[in-house]
Amino acid sequence: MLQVYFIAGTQDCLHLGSKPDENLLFILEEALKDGITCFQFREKGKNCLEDKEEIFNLAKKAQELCKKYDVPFFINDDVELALKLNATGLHIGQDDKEVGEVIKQIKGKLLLGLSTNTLNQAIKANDIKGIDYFGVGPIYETTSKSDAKQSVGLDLIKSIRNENISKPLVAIGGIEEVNVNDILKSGCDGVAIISAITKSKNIEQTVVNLKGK
Ligand code: TZP
Ligand code: MG
Repeated sequence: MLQVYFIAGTQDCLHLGSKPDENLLFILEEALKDGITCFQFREKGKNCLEDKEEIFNLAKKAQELCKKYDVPFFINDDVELALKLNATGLHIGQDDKEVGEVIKQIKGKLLLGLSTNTLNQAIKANDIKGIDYFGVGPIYETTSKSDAKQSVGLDLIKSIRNENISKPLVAIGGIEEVNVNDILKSGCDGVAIISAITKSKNIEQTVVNLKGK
């Protein structure tokens, strides 16, 4: 599921034109056709949608597309939205709601991913049964998240693996077709990307390349 984990919201697709919803759904369907293995709906940051109903309606359409291609559908941050849609899963960060609280709230109905940016965070969360995978990063600098933490390089993935942390890991942040092979060799199970796909001129080829050699 983590091999090519595409993340996007309308704010990431504005270069495609003036219809944010259509832009996102268009890119998502292309990426689904071309073989992404997971999708996370992340409506967040500058120029994202604000209206709850609009966000719900768009998330629902994105989920229907994911169902059509049999690809897991995750929601970023918003526990209520993920439960309401009966999504495959929810992804949260270190600065979101406390993870124990979230696990209680989702009652085993959703898979759960947690972002980690330090070895200690991963060690601390490794024993928490309700967490299904870790996002690790930002590996490199990213232009897709204005409040991104300091980039950690591949060393963090390697040190997490050296600690015998067994949860699946997906690397994130600044990942491109040209650096993906090094990243995959470092011990992660896959790559999570925004701009490598949203800005791609050939999504089909990009998805193939992101699967690595
Ligand atoms: N979390 C850490 S980096 C990042 C998120 C959501 C953005 C990744 O975007 P890109 O364009 O693949 O660098
Ligand atoms: Mg978050």
